Amino acid sequence: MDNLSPKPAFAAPTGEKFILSPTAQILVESPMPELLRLGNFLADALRDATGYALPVSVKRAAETRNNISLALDADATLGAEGYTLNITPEAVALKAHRAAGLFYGIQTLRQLLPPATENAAPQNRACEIACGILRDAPRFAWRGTMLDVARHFFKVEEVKRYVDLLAAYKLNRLHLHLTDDQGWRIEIKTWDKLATIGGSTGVNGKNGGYYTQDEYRELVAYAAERYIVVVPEIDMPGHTNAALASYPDLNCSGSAPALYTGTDVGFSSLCIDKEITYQFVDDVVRELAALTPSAYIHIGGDEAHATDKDAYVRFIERVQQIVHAHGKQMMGWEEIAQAQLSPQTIVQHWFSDHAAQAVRQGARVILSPAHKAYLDMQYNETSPLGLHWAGYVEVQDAYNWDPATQIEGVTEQDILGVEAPLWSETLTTLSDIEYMAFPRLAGIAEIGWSPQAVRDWSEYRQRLAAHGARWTQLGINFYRSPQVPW
Ligand code: TNX
Repeated sequence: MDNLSPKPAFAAPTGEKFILSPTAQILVESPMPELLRLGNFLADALRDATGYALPVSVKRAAETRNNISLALDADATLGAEGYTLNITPEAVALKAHRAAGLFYGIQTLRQLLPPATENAAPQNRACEIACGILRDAPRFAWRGTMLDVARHFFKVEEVKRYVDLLAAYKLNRLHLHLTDDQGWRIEIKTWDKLATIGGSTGVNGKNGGYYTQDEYRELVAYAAERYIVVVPEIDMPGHTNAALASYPDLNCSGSAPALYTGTDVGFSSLCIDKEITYQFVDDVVRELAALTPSAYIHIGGDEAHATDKDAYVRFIERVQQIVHAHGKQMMGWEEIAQAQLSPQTIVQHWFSDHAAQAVRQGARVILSPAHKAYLDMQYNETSPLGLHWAGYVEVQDAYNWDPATQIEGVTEQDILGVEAPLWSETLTTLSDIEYMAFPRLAGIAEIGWSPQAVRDWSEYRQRLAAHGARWTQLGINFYRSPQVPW
């Protein structure tokens, strides 16, 4: 129980053990489909680990002994994502007010099993779970990571595997950076060349590709089953060379630039004063909104160095109206705070002091400070992957900060949560993604979930070492930082 990550808000271990027996059952409190699905999700994880049958059924009176039970509870004190886990030598009882809370309780339960159970090969041996009471709920509503599938494209199967890892650390947002100068990665039916031309290549000519709308829907659904909201980003007005190369009409000059496979930023811009630009934005946002069950559409807005400042502001304000017209809430990188924002717009801090400007407008903020939360920064001078424009980010740097004291003028109430972006200029494989994300992403997940008062680096580094053993079982290519006693 001492090795859980994110660290629970409250945990009282008793020192006893619950032994999962070969005849144990998973009992759900009612035949509600979501409960049965969660019961089966837990059963699948434990079956792999134990080789036991672990049938899932609706509970009848007084048969909890030796079993694991899942129940929804009227008590809303722990919110929609909180849960209570009561483990005694007789039984395991997981309760939550909402299904998401049960899902997070299941993730905790999985971490209470020995690391060897992460290995899919059945163990067929006594499986012990530490006893105690846990009452747990997140600090922030938004606990995310961003994956750049534009610089190098990653396939649905690769992203799904990443989603599984995010869910294990109770993250609930996957922001997908779907477009950039080097690639357009989502099929748009009204502008089909965006994907077929704009998606045909990537940095250094590698990892071209795009998601068809069906593939994208499948990914969104897979994430939703793990209580992860996919937040799509179409970056504009800058970072648009792939779109400009696909359609000459989108360019002020009327002629299309070549596809781009380098890694410079800040050189491209949509043509702000052409009406077709807004037809394009409207079509793209409409199709994307239809693929997006959640509230958010991210419109980028970063590093628009090739766009005149007044034109930039006009553009963002008009795009905000388009996003609203399609029933969605706009998000953007912090530069959008220079425009007049509606109070429901969400601003993502990464580098500058625009976040305070956003807060003064009544907008809420997500914190992704580059020198702490950027998963694409190198760990140190010798890291084989990554960049270092924001500095080197060791495991301790990524963990040891408090969102509430990060930016002057931005306090706890202004902050919706945290997000760790992974830009992919130097990454081409899932193994590369894993190396940059682990261990740092576990630290960001804990910043998002655990109360500041229970977090301490010298204790965390010990706890993290135990997760290294799990990652080894899972075959994750993680960075064995010298700061952690693996
Ligand atoms: C800055 S962060 C960018 C990205 C790059 C990243 C590399 C941000 C909003 N823009 O275009 O990929 O640095 O670290």
